[in-house]
Amino acid sequence: MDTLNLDEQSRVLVLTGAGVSAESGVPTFRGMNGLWEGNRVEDVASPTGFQADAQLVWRFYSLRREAAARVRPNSGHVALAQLEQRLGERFLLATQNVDGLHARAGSRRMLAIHGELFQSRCERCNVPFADSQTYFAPPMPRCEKCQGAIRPHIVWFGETLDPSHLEQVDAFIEAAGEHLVFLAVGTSGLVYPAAGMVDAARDVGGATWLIDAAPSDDYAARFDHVLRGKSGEILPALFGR
Ligand code: BJW
Ligand code: ZN
Repeated sequence: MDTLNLDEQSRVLVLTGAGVSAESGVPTFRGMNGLWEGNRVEDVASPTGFQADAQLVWRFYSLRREAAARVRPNSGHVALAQLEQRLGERFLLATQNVDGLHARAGSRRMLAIHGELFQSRCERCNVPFADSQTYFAPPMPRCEKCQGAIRPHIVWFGETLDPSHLEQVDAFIEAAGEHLVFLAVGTSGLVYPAAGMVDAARDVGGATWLIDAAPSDDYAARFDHVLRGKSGEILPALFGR
């Protein structure tokens, strides 16, 4: 296995995807063939899907809230939290996962760039709040202040990511320059802008690593190092102790 050498100058940016939570028992997106109960994921994870059938969308996210509450972080999440302990502000985690498992493992220098499963917000007021409730039966939740529809605090297809998240990632990459070590872990590299981070890392002269159980050739071709396998096994070995 290629070894990851970190020195006092190294700055580590990690992008994680659904594969990191697979060993905890959370299904990946493309692992479900992009389908959920016969619906295309784009239709239950999009603003148009929510307009068309809020109850269906809330059923999808309610089931996922229940499933995420039952699982636990795995050794991959723990290895990342331990690396953060070692590196302090020379570490940043950008996760596409909404399941909250990184935070439960102890990660703090973390941006949940696709939102958070255990938060909701009013479509009109827009202020996110903690919410672990499930909504299976009508009436669907409404805002007490303005009667707007309450929706999951998730970045759906066609919606923009929080600009401050992208700015923090860009600033980290710029500040690190050639000392940057970028790791993408358990992500198919199909969804943008996250899938473009590797190119930004390469552009400043950073080293790029992909850790994935079944990387696609197209995405893998954009990395210097590709480690094929389970993140729960590879990450603890890669970071040592
Ligand atoms: C293991 C493992 C183990 C398994 N160990 N590994 C540029 C070009 C083309 C299109 C676009 C573009 N820029 C923007 C777009 C549009 C769109 C997009 O990217 N579309 C593509 C599909 C082409 N992007 C957007 O709409 C984004 N918004 C945006 O850019 O706004 C501006 C804009 C809009 C429109 C046009 C242009 C600009 C928003 C994207 C939001 C994504 N949201 C979702 C769903 C909501 C979250 C939720 O409900 O949970 O987020 S999509 C879904 O995919 C989810 C995930 O976070 C995301 C990424 O998936 P991930 O994590 O990579 O999972 P998988 O399943 O794909 O892969 C798992 C991997 O793990 C696999 O590789 C396995 O091998 C591996 N694995 N077990 C290690 N044990
Ligand atoms: Zn409101």
